[in-house]
Amino acid sequence: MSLEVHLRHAVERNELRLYFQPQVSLADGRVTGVEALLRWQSAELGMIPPGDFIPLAEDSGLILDIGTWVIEEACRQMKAWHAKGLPAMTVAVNVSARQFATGTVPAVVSKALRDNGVAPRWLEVELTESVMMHDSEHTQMQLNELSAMGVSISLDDFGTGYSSLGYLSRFRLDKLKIDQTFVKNITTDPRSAAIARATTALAHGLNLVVVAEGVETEGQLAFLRDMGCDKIQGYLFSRPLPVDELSVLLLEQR
Ligand code: G
Ligand code: G
Ligand code: NA
Ligand code: MN
Repeated sequence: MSLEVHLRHAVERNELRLYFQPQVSLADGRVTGVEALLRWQSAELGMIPPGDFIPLAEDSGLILDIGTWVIEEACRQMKAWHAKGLPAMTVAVNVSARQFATGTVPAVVSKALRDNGVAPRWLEVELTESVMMHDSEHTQMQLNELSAMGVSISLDDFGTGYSSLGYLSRFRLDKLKIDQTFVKNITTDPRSAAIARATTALAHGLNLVVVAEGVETEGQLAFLRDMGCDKIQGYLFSRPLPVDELSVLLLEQR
């Protein structure tokens, strides 16, 4: 059986999981949110890395059902955390260009929030520059709709794709994520440092919250703090965690 056939059954067999990677505010060191990242634990094939199955899901169109599941599952999780008395925090979900192409993202989001009694401000939609490039007006309308609902919008992997500053003025964004390729070299490569610094200034000028991704060392952290970055995400603080481990971490900081 091909990987695609297996993947087709992954949703119905309940083999997909969301892991959650904390985002930490540099102002007070607290976890203010998490990014949901898909994992596939296949009964037959074992753990398949997202780098292997997400491109396949994109190409086959399976990402539509999977993407809907991700949004619903994130909202179910928020409801469960709330019931446990855990502090509220934002959950960011990755939404792909193909999902936006359907035009149904606001409806899917709105239903998932409503079904689980979650206030829109706790959900964040994360998209890449390629999403904005692809059928730009259609996407823009959906982002405006999400924004009007109270959902926040985060621009992922900034500077790695087809960056156009025009997107930053046309699209309603709340957050910008500095890509890990810049963070990786920030203490050793003056160019990466300059790009990260300029990106932060640009984002702050537009009233966007700045998150640095892939922070792995204390040196990177010190540099980012000095630069005025608002939040960090990366192995230095935590890997993406299964839900039980994340709950333990959140209970500790309560
Ligand atoms: O999770 P890392 O944990 O290995 O993820 C690898 C890649 O998969 C990243 O580019 C990430 O953006 C993407 N990814 C992870 N979860 C999702 C998801 O729920 N939807 C989409 N579209 N991409 C995801
Ligand atoms: O494409 P996106 O930015 O959504 O994906 C984030 C990816 O980065 C995921 O695969 C996640 O597991 C990975 N990641 C998160 N923190 C770190 C880190 O500190 N170092 C590295 N190398 N990867 C990370
Ligand atoms: Na992301
Ligand atoms: Mn990213």
